[in-house]
Amino acid sequence: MTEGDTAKVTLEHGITDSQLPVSLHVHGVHYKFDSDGTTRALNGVADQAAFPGKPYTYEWIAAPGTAGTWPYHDHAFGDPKVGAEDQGLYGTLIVNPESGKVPALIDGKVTQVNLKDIKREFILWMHETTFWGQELNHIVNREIPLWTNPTVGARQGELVRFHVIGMGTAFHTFHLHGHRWIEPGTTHVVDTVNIGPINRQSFVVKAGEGVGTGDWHYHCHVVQHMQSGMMGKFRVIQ
Ligand SMILES: [Cu+2]
Repeated sequence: MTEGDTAKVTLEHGITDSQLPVSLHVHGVHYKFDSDGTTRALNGVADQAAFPGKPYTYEWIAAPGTAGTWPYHDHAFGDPKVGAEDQGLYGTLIVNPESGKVPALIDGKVTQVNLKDIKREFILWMHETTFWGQELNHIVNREIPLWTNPTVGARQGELVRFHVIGMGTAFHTFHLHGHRWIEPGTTHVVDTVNIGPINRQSFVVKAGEGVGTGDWHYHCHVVQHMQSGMMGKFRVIQ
């Protein structure tokens, strides 16, 4: 979405081996109470959820000021109060700023880049001791699932936007080798970011800037998580 947009999102119950409701609770954007995605057990009013054969429609309003990368997740399935994030029922909502520009550190300078000049975006969810990846490729206009601890790739000099989000209960420290970025809302140059549950950070890098091609590792810096395999590669080619 882009700031100023309103979206209607219809959720269909497609879980064949269960009659339990499933819902969408979104963070960051605005909505009326009936789009909260909670159950009567939690909100005391109504089940804002899809049942088998009975879809449910939510309205999300990307009001001015809601630009950002936000999680949405189930709040009903399995546990009517908590939902089933832990079973993978979550995803990503990106609200782009109305200006069409995002801050970036390019050639050592803090600047603004046009979103239309960014051809690849990588969403990396940090869940317990695993990264779950997805690529938004604007060259072929496709969303590409990358599954666990993926190798993500770009050509040297391309602008790449990362979205790192926490899910589950663990606290992480995301680190990417060879690249630095601007901490959102500041002019601080960083190469690590702490990510707790539902914390997120989006940033833009120029692939291989100052370091060239190669396999640049990204990983969680919590040693137990790293030892459990929580790492992947940012492969920069010519
Ligand atoms: Cu971690």
